[in-house]
Amino acid sequence: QRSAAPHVALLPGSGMGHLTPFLRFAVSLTSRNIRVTIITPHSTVSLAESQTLSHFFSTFPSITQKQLRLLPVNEASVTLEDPFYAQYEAIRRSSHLLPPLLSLLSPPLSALVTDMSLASTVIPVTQALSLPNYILFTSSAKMLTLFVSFHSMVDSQATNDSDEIQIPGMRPIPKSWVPPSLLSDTYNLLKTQIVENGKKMIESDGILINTFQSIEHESLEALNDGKVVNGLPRVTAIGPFPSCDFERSRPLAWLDDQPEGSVVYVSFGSRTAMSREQIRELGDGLVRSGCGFLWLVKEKKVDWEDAAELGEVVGEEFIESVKGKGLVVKDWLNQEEIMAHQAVGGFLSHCGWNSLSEAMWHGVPVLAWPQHRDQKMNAYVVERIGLGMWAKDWDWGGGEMVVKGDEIGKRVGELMGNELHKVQAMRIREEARKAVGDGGSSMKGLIELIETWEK
Ligand code: BUP
Repeated sequence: QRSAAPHVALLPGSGMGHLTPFLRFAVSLTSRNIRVTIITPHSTVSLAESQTLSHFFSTFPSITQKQLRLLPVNEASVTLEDPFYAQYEAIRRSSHLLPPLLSLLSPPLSALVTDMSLASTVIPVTQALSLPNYILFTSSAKMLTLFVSFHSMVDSQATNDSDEIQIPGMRPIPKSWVPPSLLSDTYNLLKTQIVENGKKMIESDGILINTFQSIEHESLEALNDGKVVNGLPRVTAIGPFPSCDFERSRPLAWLDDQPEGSVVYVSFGSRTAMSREQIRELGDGLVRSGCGFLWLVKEKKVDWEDAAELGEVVGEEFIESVKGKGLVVKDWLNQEEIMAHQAVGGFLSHCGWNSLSEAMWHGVPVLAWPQHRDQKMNAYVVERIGLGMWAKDWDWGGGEMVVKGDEIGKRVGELMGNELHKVQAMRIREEARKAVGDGGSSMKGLIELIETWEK
């Protein structure tokens, strides 16, 4: 017997880029009178995740936390490949712990919402419990078209000699936009996970996505018309998720002293390891651009491994020489606060989808330099909607090519001087706010979803 207010459980994926949208979604559900339980895999991969979770649950005591204590994965072949993908493997191996955990939740659940990277692990569990399962896709709809169709091309298009990939119902895309590990002849964690999860998603009860109609209607229509995958459940755009109060904050007095729109913010997200050689060229480029900059430097994929002193990474002389003009940091910043700051006029970004959503929300133009995974698909969206420009001739992160400082400086200068992008970014900001406001397309999608759970 269900009580009046639906009770929904959320199971996020690993890494801040997957956790953040789940937490923002949880807050928006709670504000609409939905009871929310978040199942948090334990331990988390990064410190950022564990600190954010403890801050979140102390800020929102009405949201329940249930820990899923993961069985360890000991094989080096798995853990060394990528700790964030290895976490999905650990959750898969611990999935027998889910049925008792879910069945004991009270009041009984109306639905379980799961990260896309857990579809093949969780859907069999929810089917056995006759519990509706929804997938929250934390990237762009453009990426979703690849994610759900890749399994059908893995043994043909992905391995043939053509330079293009034909996603059904979409214009062909260059193969170079697809992460190299998906095109590899052998299976790796990312390739296995995308194939298995993309295939299984057809059996979910619905796919929710952190995007909005006016920027991605083409992909959303193709997905919902059955052109990409016949029989795919409904894809409902409910984004962009606005930020919430729980996010950890460190006020940046330095920004307050900078002229309006003069600073370029530089960050490659929470899980990009950049070589020291590339870091030094980037520093050189930022100086050459002649713009003020706020640069978040990361050298390692997982934050607790990133132990080297800032001066050692970028050079003590560099820090001294840019004083007043640029600020270089290594610790976690509240990115939302930075995007919202009047001094920030551009964003050199790896194109993690949350970072782009935040840029859209605040109307900040983007220079796209995708590094890994879904980021070229997301960079396509940046360029297509006129949010900014994409440095297409720069390699994926970690590739052989090191992008030189003069090239970086030139492109950053172009970004910061481009008036058209500024105007368009402000238009997108308005569209984003309209989408989640009363009567907006994403708000309608959310209300319909909640009504389904209330039945
Ligand atoms: Br780093 C960093 N502060 O210092 P993405 C990140 N963030 O608030 P990613 C901070 O983490 P995936 C910091 O605002 C965004 O919400 C940022 O997610 C926040 O990229 C989130 O942009 C990062 O999606 O994850 O971390 O590469 O590739 O999984 O999307």
